[in-house]
Formats: sequence, C-alpha cells, structure tokens
Amino acid sequence: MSSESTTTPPSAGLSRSQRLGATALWAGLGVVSTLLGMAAAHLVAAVTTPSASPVLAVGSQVIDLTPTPMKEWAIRQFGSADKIILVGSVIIVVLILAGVAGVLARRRLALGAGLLVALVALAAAAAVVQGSVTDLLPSLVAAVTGVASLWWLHGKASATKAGSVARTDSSQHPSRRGVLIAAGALAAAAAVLGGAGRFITNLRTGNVDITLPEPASPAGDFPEGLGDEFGQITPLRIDNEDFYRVDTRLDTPVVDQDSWTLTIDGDVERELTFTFDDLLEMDLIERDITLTCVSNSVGGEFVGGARWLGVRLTDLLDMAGVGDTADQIYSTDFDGMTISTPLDLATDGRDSMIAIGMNGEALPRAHGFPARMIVPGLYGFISATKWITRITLTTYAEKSAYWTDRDWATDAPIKISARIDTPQPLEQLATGETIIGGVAWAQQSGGIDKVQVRVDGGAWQDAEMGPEVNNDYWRQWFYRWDASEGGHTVAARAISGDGTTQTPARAMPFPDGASGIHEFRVTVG
Ligand SMILES: Nc1nc2c(c(=O)[nH]1)N[C@H]1C(S)=C(S)[C@@H](COP(=O)(O)O)O[C@H]1N2
Ligand SMILES: [Mo]
Repeated sequence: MSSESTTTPPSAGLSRSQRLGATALWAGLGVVSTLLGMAAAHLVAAVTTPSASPVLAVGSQVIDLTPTPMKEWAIRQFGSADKIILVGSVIIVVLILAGVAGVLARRRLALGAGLLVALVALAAAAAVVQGSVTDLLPSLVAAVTGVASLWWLHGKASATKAGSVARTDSSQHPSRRGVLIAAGALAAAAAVLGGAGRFITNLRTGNVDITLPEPASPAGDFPEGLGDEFGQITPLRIDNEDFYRVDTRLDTPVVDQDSWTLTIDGDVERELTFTFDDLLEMDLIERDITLTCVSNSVGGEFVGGARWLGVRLTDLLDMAGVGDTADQIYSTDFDGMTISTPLDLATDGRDSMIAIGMNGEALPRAHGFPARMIVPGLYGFISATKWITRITLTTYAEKSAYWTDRDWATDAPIKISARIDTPQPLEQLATGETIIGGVAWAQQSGGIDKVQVRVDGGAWQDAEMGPEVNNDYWRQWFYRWDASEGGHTVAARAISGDGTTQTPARAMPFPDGASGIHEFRVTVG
C-alpha cells in the first residue's frame, strides 16, 4: 500500500498486547462519543418528538420494512419482549459500528467522524420518513455532539504513547489515564443526559387524570372472579398497568386532548368533526369486553378483559349518514397509521364504540388516549385503532390499511380459545390435588359455555366455571386434578354458547389468528 510508505503505522513498534489495548481504547472512544451523541439526541427528542430519537426512529423503520413472516417469527420467539429486543439489537449494531469509527479515527479523525455522521444520517432519514423534517433536530444534535466528543478525545488520545501516530518518548506525553478520565467523564455525561431524557419522557407520557361522565348505559355489577385459592388464574379484569400492549410504535405517543379531533368522512352524507369535549357530552355506553390480538399464539398473553366507556360507533356513523357504497371503516391514528374494519360486522348490533375510558379512568396513553375504537369479537388489528383521529367510510377496493398491505386477513373474527394459566408448562408439581385453571374466550359466539380438561390424552372432563360476565367477555375455569407421580400432559379446550367446540387443528397467527389446543407437559413428584 502506497500510503504506508509515508505514514508510520499507528501500531508500529508496539507489542501485540499493547496493540490490542490501543485498539480497544480507540474503539471505546468511538463508543463513548456515540453514546453521548445518542443520549443528547434522546434528551432533545424527549422535549420535542420522542419518536424522533435516533434509535427509535431506526427501530420503527426496521418494523415497517420487516417482512411479515420475520415479524411473526420475532413475536413467537420473544413475545411482548420483541420491541426491547429490536431496540437492543439496533443499539448493539450501532455500538459495534461506533467502535469501528473509533478505531478509524485513530488513523484519521475524518474517517471515524465520517462513519459517525453516516450512521446519524441513516437515523435522520428514518426520522424524516417516519415523521417530518423537524424530526431532524435530534439527529443533528447527535451528529454535532458525537463528532465533537470524538474530536476532543482524539486530541487527548493522539498525544499519548499508545495512541500516538508518530511515537516519541512516553515521558513527553499525557498518560492514558488522562484519556480514560476524559472518556469516563463523557460517559457519565451521556448517562445524565439519557436519564434526563427518560425522566422527561416518563413525565410526558404519564396518564391524564380526567373525570369521566357517568354512562347513559352502564355495564352493571361486575362479579367477583376466582381468587387466590385457585392459584395463578388470570384476574377476571386486567388492571390498566397490566393490560397487554400491541402496536407498531416504540414510543408512547403524547396526544393532546384539547387539540385532538375525530373526523368522519368518505362515503357519508355530511362530514363531521368531534372534539374530545363533544364526545364527553354524548350518551356513553359502558361494556365489559375482552380484547385479543391476532398475533396471540395458542396459550399466549395478548388477550385481556377490561371495562370500556365510550360513544356507540353507530351513533357517530348515524349522525354522519353512511352512504351505500362503503364496505370498510378505514380508520387513521394521529400519526397516519391505518386499520380496516368490516362495516357490516362493526354495525351489526354489537357494542362497537369509540372508547374514552378503560376500567374507570381515561384511556392510558399506551392504550390510545384520547380515544380508540373497540369492536367486540374482532381481533384488535382490524378494529381497535388507538389514538384514532379519522374514520373514513370507503371500500376495500379503494383503500388498504397497514396490515392489509402486509397480507393479513381483512375479515378476522376472534377464534374460540382456552388458555391454561396454572400449572405452567414443564412445572414441577407435588402429588395430590392440583388445580388446572385458566381463562377461555369466544367473543360474539354466545360466550363460553364450557371448558374441558384432558390429562395424558384421555377423555375430556368438564371443568368448573367461574362467573359469567357477558358473551363478549372471557371466563375463568378450573379443574381439580388428582396428580399422580410421573410425567403428564395436560390440555384444555373451550366450547362456546353457540355450541362450537375449539378445534384441535393447528394454525399460526398469520393471516387470521392462531388455532389449536393449549397442551403441555408437567412433572409430578
Ligand atoms: N394506532 C394503532 N392502533 C392499534 C395498533 C397499532 O399498532 N396502532 N395495534 C392494534 C392491535 S394489533 C391490537 S391487538 C390492539 C391492542 O390494543 P392494546 O395495546 O390496548 O392492548 O390495538 C390495535 N390498535
Ligand atoms: Mo393485534
């Protein structure tokens, strides 16, 4: 290489371990500079647009671009941890490249800085694609902070013996310790900035305390569910903090209820726009409804029962006057995300609503504040639009929603299913009486009539049933099993009020929901 003849290689004259140490030091400087840039950007994003934080912007872009089968695989592998794993992976890749940038900077600062800028440029592009031009700000801050930090550390490290390009006597150089102290100070600054960003985000995404009006049509008394004496059966009603969350977002969006509006347009006689206060003044219905995600695998955790308060969807649609060509309710969230709902099913008399309350409180921000759609009996991905701002009456031929574009079904009623909550798969149990128990759901199909349990592939035995809430709500169940020593297989299946028995035929969640029996092994004794 011709350049080698004019430049002394950075590692010339050093021992192997010194060379390794020097490389590690420079990689570390790249990592510290990048962390500082990311933390500064995170803080700026927390104050402006949280989703424009570089790592989140890249993560969201990855979500959008990931093919459906791979996304399904990730959800199967990681469940509700999929987002953490995605963000973690993005951070790891970024930090590896940051290390490379540090090593490059050792030879030429411009090379390392160039790689950092290229990384930030990717994040900036993602932020703009996901949001708007103003979302560039955090990335700009990341670039400036990261490069300035690398430049500063480069100056310090180049002057040390191990880091120097043209080495002379070590006594004339500042110690490596000085570099480490400088890097440590920047790392501490990164932790402070990142922590401040997190603090502000938590403040902004806190739930809104609003006194909700009394419903014109209340849900009535809620029965006491099966208690602790039945082991670990899921509570009959899930608290807001514990309710499963599934959406395409990596942040918790902050939507201001005072400027929020809901518009009904498309094939309607008159286009209407409602404010949050308009909804509060309308007749409200209150209903206990179990929400389920199409991505839920058999025995999975993406299902939950809650009490919802909202305006009847048909009240709003009647005010607008739906035309006769529409077959799809195409709803849009505050950020342009779209969900399709079959018009005929949503308006067939079931308790579809634009919900503003969940379990006696305003909707938590993570669950759609200020308002979301709830349609009993349809999986959330075709009905439960959170942060909803627009309802467009249209046709499937004319407009296709986010998951339709990713080949998911447009018609997806919730499949009947029983889940065993206790015992857990592969659990080690004592001999004697053991509770096998869980929940089962069959929304809009006459509710759950029966659950049956099968041990070691024997005959199906009727379980005892918890209290019935309504046909749109799940039901707890349990079975007293006299467990004998050895390995056993336990299974449960549900039978709905309209006489449908849960099918043993296995299906994956894609494209219209999982089916099959929840069955697994336990060990007794
Ligand atoms: N705006 C928006 N609404 C959304 C989603 C989304 O990604 N964005 N996910 C849907 C899916 S797939 C489900 S299962 C439900 C989950 O609602 P939850 O997070 O309140 O449980 O919200 C639905 N509404
Ligand atoms: Mo979902």
